[in-house]
Amino acid sequence: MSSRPTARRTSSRSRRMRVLYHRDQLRHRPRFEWVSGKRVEHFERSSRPGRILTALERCHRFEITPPKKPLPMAELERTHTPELVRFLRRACGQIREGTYYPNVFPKRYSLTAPAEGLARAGFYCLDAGTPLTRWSYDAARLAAACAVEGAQLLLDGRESEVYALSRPPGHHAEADLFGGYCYFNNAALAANRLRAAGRVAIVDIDFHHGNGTQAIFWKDPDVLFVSIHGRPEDFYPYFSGYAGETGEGRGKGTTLNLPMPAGVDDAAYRRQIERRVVPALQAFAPRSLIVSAGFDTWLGDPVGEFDLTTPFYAELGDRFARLGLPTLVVQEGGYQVSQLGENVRTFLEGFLDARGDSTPRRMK
Ligand code: SP5
Ligand code: ZN
Repeated sequence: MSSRPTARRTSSRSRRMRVLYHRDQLRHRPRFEWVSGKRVEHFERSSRPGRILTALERCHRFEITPPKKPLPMAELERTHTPELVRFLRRACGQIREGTYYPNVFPKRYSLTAPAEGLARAGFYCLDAGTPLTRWSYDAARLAAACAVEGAQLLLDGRESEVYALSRPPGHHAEADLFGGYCYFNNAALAANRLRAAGRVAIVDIDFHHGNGTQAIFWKDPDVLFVSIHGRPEDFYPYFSGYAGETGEGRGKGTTLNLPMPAGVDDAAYRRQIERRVVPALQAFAPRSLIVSAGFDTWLGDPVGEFDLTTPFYAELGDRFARLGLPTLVVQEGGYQVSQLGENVRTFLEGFLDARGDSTPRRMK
């Protein structure tokens, strides 16, 4: 008999995943937005994380902890301009109560702006549906901290998969713009941390095009950005996500957009994953993977218009897990609150089950 102790075998059903989340992310409460001239309750509700947590806690495979440290300013400013970061911090700090909606959006050729005050918001913002409250900056910075600490756990070789319950979401935020319910780009911040170890691939499965992530890595040959989304002729963000957008300069070819019409079902989505997404990821041969995971592709989502079913998310999680890469899953959209927890849990369990007993490659 071998004198070595038997390696502890974890059955695939008991493989666990680290989850990063801070309860103060709930303090950002955007309240209302406008749809076709009507005021509706804001889709990016603060009840979203609670639904996700409840679903994850029920199955005992997730270890949920808050990020250990606030995200350093310098880290935010590696991905975003100091002007945007400073604006959001100061603007939110001056709101005592209520919700501020930018409504004047100067064209970028405007050369003068008020030095102070909330009216400047339009200069840094993409749309009128992404309001500022007293707590938006703090919550967004915590959401970013979840993603960046998740990246660091992969880098340190302590985990081979992590889920960042980042809320508010991030993929619409550009270097110098907030919008689309997003303030800081959680996935991009994580990618900029992970790149220390080599090329990073980001696959964006939110219903909407991740214009922010695309713009941040547009000329970057070391970060691949692949996105499947509702065609921008019909859906937000309208001004990006077209198939012809493939990057520029040394980053030419490291952006891949796969716009799809409303009504896409599991079979059509699966075909795009197998024929386009997986081959692109494999050809790039990254050192790590980030999944910008939105669940507004679900058939009952009030914002997105794809028709994916809940069981299909297990298949998607399985497919990404089998790429065998250290992986950070970052929460993006998903607005049918009553089903959001199940959809997230199904995706993450599908991922964990595919990792099985084998020890996937850690970064160290
Ligand atoms: C992170 C994310 O998913 N952001 C999405 C931002 C979308 N904002 C525009 C929403 C327009 C809502 N239209 C509702 C159509 C009703 N079917
Ligand atoms: Zn979305």
